[in-house]
Amino acid sequence: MSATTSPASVQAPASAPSSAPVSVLGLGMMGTALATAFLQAGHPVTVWNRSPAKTGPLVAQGALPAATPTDAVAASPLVVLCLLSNDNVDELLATLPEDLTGRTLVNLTNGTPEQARTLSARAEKLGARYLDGGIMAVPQMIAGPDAYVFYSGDEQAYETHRATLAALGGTRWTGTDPGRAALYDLGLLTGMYGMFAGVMQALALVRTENVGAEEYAELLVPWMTAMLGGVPGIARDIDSGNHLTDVSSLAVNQAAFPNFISTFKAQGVSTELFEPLQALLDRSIEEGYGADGMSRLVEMLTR
Ligand code: FVH
Repeated sequence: MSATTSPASVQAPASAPSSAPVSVLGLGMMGTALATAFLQAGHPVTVWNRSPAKTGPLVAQGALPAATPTDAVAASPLVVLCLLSNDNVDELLATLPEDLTGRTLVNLTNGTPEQARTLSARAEKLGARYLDGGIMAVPQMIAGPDAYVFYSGDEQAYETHRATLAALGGTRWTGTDPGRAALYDLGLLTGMYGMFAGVMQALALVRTENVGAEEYAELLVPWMTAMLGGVPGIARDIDSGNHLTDVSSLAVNQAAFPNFISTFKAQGVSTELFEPLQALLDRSIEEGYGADGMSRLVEMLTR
């Protein structure tokens, strides 16, 4: 199957020998989980970390320690990077030899689409192939059934190494623009942070009257799950441009919102997470969108 036929769809791993060597640079919580998964899938794994002590547990499982990033990159055609930030990746690339022909760099560090494009161009100049990735999992999920990684960049490199990368979880191709995986990654994380912001605010609110967080979570989770059921409808309205609603208008939401803000204030809960939402709802009314649904906010946010 061509990787371009179905952007971001799950792809079954092609069969490949698990003897393909992999180097993992960066052994924080995530990098350690990635290296462990490759080892458990049978790959020869070379590891490097800025603080060498972190290689210990992996070496005990059979990984080979590299003294320098250059040694780690020399050890395997497939090189996985998972550092704290892309500034760190940038610094690390500067220490590598100028000819990386035959290497594929897979950067799974969280970053921006623009950073991914810059790093891709830089890797290309060094003669390496570049894939950017967004990991949709916490370390404990790696190699499990719910973990997957978005990839973008050099499609041939992706096809060559997809079976090896499948040791980490599902592989989802997002396109040849190196920035696309970071865009998808940041999009999903945006949804997650928005969700957690609401959860934190709700638990802070009920806590002011001694309602236990665990007790209230039993109400919160099914409620939020039910509300998420409305997302496909909102998405349909965004794509069609038909924002009129018979569910819950912006006028109704805007009229109710001061109740939240004033209750937070009265109960001594910070309003800093929710005041921007009030401002956006107020603007939607000022601009004449009172009869529209939530989908209109997306259109407002992007102009
Ligand atoms: N942990 C998670 O749940 C998320 C899941 C989604 C993906 N993120 C991203 O993965 C990147 C690494 O995250 P992490 O959880 O492994 O982070 P740490 O445990 O803090 O490890 C950071 C590693 O980066 C190394 N490092 C930091 N600065 C430098 C530098 N200047 N040069 C070289 N390496 C550097 C650090 O080395 P050390 O402190 O052990 O010496 C760790 O190996 C990240 O982008 C997440 O957003 C994780």
